[in-house]
Amino acid sequence: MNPFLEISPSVKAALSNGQPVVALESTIISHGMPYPQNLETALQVEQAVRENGAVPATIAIIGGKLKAGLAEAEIEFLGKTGLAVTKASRRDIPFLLNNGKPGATTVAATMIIAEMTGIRIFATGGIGGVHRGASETMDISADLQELARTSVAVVCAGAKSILDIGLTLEYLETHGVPVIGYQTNDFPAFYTRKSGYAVDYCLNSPSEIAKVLNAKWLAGLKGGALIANPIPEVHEPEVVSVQAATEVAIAEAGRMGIRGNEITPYLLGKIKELTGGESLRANIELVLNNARLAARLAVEMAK
Ligand code: PSU
Ligand code: MN
Repeated sequence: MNPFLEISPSVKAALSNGQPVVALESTIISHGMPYPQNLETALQVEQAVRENGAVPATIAIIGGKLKAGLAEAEIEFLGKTGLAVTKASRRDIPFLLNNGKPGATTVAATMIIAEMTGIRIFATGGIGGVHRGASETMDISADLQELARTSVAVVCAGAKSILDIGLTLEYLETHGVPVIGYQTNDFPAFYTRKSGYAVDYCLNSPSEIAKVLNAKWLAGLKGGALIANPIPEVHEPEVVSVQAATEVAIAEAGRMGIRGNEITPYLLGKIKELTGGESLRANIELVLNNARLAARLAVEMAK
């Protein structure tokens, strides 16, 4: 048993009874959305997982422990403390285990802790990817390497156009990560249902996705899979305003010399400001939509 892993009672009970569990990340809470919407959304997402038949396991690092399943007070702490919580990816984990400071786990770190816990399905908003201009900056999210090595399926709404979506998909292909479109042939771009880039495979139901994931892992193929679930049409924001805001935000980040792991939260905040909150509303809806699909998929996997 991993001495750092602390599984909540409800998650532990579900796993030992073979019931479906869905992992949820916490960078989106502390760094991805402002308070109080971050807290409200985190609780609504857990509820959406429950309503669709699975047990939620929000993941974070607290008090020197890798926590799978948080109490409401812990989620509230992550939401209120916001940017003062360390954004924790794979490289940060050992430091937080030693210094006891809180960490909000990225997709990469959440996948690691989910796998340790025995959780195979994980819902988030958008994944990190290859940033635009990466041929110069080499800024490629650790999320992509994690998808290559860690056996957890991540349900997301695609990747934001703050990234180079074409290069992100190339990178995933190189590393053998299957990209599955849920009822779509077009890889979604987070706020928008289409990016113009094709997914590898389109599957139309949670049971078909579950069969493919089971085949992959039963055959001994390690590593993750990406399930791309487009934002519902009714919640898609006006495309032009989001695209314009994205371009302005990227230019501003460049001028201000923002680098490393601060870029993604900076761009998210700036786009929200420039779209008058429209991007935040869309963000909340797409995360809920992903939580519902992930729960239905976890139910199929548990059969
Ligand atoms: N993309 C989003 N919203 C997010 C993130 C990415 O649209 O909240 C967060 C996720 O936690 C993801 C992390 O794992 O940012 C990626 O950060 P970086 O690009 O520094 O690897
Ligand atoms: Mn980065």
